[in-house]
Amino acid sequence: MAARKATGKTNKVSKKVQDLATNTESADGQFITTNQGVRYSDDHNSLKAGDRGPSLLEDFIFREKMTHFDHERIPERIVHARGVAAHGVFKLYKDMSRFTKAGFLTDTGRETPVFVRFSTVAGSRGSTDLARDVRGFAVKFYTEEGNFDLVGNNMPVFFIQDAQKFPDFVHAVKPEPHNEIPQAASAHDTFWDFVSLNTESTHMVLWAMSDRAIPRSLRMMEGFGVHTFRLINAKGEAFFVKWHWKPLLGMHQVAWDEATIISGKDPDFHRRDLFEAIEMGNFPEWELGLQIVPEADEHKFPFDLLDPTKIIPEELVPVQRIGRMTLNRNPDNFFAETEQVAFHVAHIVPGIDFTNDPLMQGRLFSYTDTQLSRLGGPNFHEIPINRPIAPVHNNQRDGIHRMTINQGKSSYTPNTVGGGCPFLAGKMDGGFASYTERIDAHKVRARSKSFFDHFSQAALFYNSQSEPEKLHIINAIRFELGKVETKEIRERMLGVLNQVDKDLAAQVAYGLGMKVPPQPKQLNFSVPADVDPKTYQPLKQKQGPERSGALSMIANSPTGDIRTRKVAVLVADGVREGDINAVKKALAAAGAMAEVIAPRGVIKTAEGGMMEPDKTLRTVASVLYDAVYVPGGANSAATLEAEDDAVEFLNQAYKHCKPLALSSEADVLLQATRFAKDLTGTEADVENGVVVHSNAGKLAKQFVTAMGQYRFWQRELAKATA
Ligand code: HDD
Repeated sequence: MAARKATGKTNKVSKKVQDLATNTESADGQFITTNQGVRYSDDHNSLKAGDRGPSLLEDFIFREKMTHFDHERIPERIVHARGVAAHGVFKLYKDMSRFTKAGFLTDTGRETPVFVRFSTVAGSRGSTDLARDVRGFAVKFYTEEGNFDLVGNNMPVFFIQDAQKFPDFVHAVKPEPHNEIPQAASAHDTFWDFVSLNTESTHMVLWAMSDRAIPRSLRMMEGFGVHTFRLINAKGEAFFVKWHWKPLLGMHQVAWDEATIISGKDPDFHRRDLFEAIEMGNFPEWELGLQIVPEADEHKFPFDLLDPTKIIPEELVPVQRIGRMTLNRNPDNFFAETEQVAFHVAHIVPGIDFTNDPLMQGRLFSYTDTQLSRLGGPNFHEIPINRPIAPVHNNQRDGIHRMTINQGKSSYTPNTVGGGCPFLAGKMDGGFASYTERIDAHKVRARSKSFFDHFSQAALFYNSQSEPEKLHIINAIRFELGKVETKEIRERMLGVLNQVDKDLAAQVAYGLGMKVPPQPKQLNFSVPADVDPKTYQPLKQKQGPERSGALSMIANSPTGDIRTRKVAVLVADGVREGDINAVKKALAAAGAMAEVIAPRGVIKTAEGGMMEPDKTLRTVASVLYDAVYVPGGANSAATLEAEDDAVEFLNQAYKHCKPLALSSEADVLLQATRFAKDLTGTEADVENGVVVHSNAGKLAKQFVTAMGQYRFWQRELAKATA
């Protein structure tokens, strides 16, 4: 694993730890053996009394193989079951020792190995990648001072403020208990019942209904630590910090209709995309950003820094980009690494500390607890992927699946029989000491009133979206609430939305054929028991920016950068090979790639040669590509025009607002599409992302420029109903 490579670079890490972390096996050139190392000669037939007789119990080879197989699944994660991961490195740009003493944030000469697991939250392990859902973004930094896990999401806030509610929230969003429907979807009664009764969820609900929940690629989404953490410097001074990951490819989304089709065409779309990008050397990269707030400024914001349903708008505290993470290696074995990796918010290193965020405090308990049942016992830290590169020495012993063979007679402290080892590490030796925060309080089950504003930042988020993004949110909520069978839940939710934005509520209500209820209608279980939820008016604070530029994906997508995008080149017999080469060349120069797709597995080009396409129309669809190109060759276009799948390919690409380029020779195909009637034959078509040209070189050039805009969402706005 990457962790091992790094150990070679540091003297602090013992050879013994490197050896422990190895545990790899390759069967290349080896004989097959049982788990006891016994070679055997037949792995196709069980031992029988005669070749047509019954199997014999003494067949230890069969029994060993079958017993192992019968136990080869472990419980999937309660949440974030569906995931994919990669190895990489983190490199610091800037010494942050003014704020923290954590080595990986102060030593610009280090390369810290990382293992990153992305996930969806609600679905089972086998569910689709393209569910509308939050994405987990969990990073394990194997630092020289121990493992630091940044267990975040691709959204900077959460549905609840206190961990006490986490099991309720998860039960509500998971498939309903009586029939286990629906899989990997929040579009059902129990989710909306819960969030409409807990208005603290409103901000996060809007994020989850936005395009953030349907990323184009895991490589093209932001990450957030969500909670406010602390940084502690060598002098013992503390600073509040929010963690951000900023993707260098920008943020991109798919259309919702597209997401639903991808779920059928390729449920592994995101995992395949990540795997292939890394195999091709297109290493995904993010910059680590920090928002740092001095302790003295804790109460200067119109929201509580401890409230995980709030962001710190970047206009109030800018994000400093301090380093870069590059994912450069796929795991060798999905189960051993991706499935067995155990993240934990409580895995911190000296220089980082917690705050009293009540959601974070609950998480500090939950993650170890869940590993005990998922990974079977207390020694999961010894599984290779979980081992720190820093040496581990303590008096913990035994337990199920213990790997370490501890030597010596002492397993306690203090001791003399072991020479007092392992020694306690004082501050000068890099020992962790908790931040000595002063606490003077009554023991209560309560929520701070500073957590009561449930709508200001929901409104901030909505107001900060571009028009197409607002439309996507409206349509997403119409879709989700449209699937809610209980009218009272839909109505209650409209009441909640009305507190965020009147137009949003009205538009959703129109789509549902309902009326926005008069206020106040909703119950609110986000307030303490001594407040009557029926009469409670949530606090809405007016301070802070009206809009925040960082919240819109579209506003934060770099235009002109088409690196790693995938183009479908539709061809049939008679295609001009020269045109294909022209577009391939132009795309390669811009860092994008093309796949040639034909109705069947071999075609004849206009130049007379034979060509094997990369894919056939039977196995792919336009939803799997970022843009579509149709080269010249009148026969090719005529053949494609007669293929329903080819015409549909273009129709879908247009519907999903993708750039399209067609040779003028492909006009017959263009005329067969549904969108031909929307075209004007003028410059307006190019502005709308549809490029037609007779010259292959010019067509390719204009196409690459159009792709720089990613999507032409204005096509949807033109058709939107309100
Ligand atoms: Fe959690 C997994 C992120 C709240 C309890 N969580 C899990 C993973 C991520 C997050 C990324 C998957 C890790 C992996 O890839 O293996 N969780 C979050 C974020 C939260 C959050 C960003 C809010 C800010 N989680 C949260 C709470 C609790 C949990 C409040 C419980 C009190 N989370 C868990 C868990 C999981 C988990 C049940 C399931 C599998 C695991 O831990 O290892 O313990």
